[in-house]
Amino acid sequence: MAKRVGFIAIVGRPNVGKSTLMNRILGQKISITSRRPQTTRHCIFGIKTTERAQFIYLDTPGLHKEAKRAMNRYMNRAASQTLHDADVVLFLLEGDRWSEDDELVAGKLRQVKAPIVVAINKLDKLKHKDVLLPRMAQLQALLAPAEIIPVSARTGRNVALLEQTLEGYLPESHPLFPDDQVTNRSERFLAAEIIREKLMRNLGDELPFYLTVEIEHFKEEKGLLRMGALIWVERKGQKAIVIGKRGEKLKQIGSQARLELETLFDRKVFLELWVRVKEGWSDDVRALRSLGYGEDE
Ligand SMILES: Nc1nc2c(ncn2[C@@H]2O[C@H](COP(=O)(O)OP(=O)(O)OP(=O)(O)O)[C@@H](O)[C@H]2O)c(=O)[nH]1
Ligand SMILES: [Mg+2]
Repeated sequence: MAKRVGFIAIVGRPNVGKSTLMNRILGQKISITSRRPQTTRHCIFGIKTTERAQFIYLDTPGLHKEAKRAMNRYMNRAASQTLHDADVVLFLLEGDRWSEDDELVAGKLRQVKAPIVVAINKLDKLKHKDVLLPRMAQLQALLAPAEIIPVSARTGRNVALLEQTLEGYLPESHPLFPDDQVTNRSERFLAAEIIREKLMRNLGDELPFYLTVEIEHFKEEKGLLRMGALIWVERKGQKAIVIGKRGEKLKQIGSQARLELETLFDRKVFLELWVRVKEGWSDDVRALRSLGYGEDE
């Protein structure tokens, strides 16, 4: 049966709440989130099928101007590519902040043919609501978007209205995915991301930008999932920080990850983590590719 079916690219600068919003819409956690910018590194589909529609959301890495390393360029490229395939682009920003990175996103959107819906996120923490009207006027002048809707991904405020609005911009077609599929990503990918999220949330400063997670083994064994993951860092000193005094840090990260993996896979998980050093991997195109940051993503 034909429904409204299409791709919705969620774009915006790092940390505006793209992944939180997608998870809120899906009603489950598919994409990792953290207080730090540049949490999402890959495009991830979040698929929601209702009676009338199939929404294929694309959560993207935050677009950013300061792209010094090959990793940053990979992230920007991955996000930019979605703009051309989307049926509608959802531009996310914060009401009380407009930065160079927002400007960069707006610049890219001026060249996009698909309709643009703007969502002004984090409405719940906006102290002075009077910033909203001027912000909306600015966006109207800049992009002439189809709609502008203030929302809160955290509380869910106006999110149903946003979904309803987006539905109106999807073309009629046959569904592209089975009703119960929620993402295009493998279990291994989701597992690596959950481990990376725990690393991001437990390690301070810049360190999270210089690490990545690679699943070494992943196998089902008598109702148990056995997983081993390599945590790649760039320097010996970073390895020591990830491991922590007497291995405490790594143990804490491992146990947080295991709990969440058990919920996600609904099985007991046996998780082993190793920290390895690969110098300069995040600025090395070949190393990036071998660690899953490939051109064809
Ligand atoms: N108060 C409030 N915080 C929010 C809201 N949405 C997201 N956040 C917080 O903002 C931070 C960033 O959220 P993410 O969803 O990781 O942001 P993102 O846009 O995906 O970031 P990148 O992946 O780095 O581009 C997290 O600490 C979220 O909890 C919201 O509606 N209200
Ligand atoms: Mg994100």
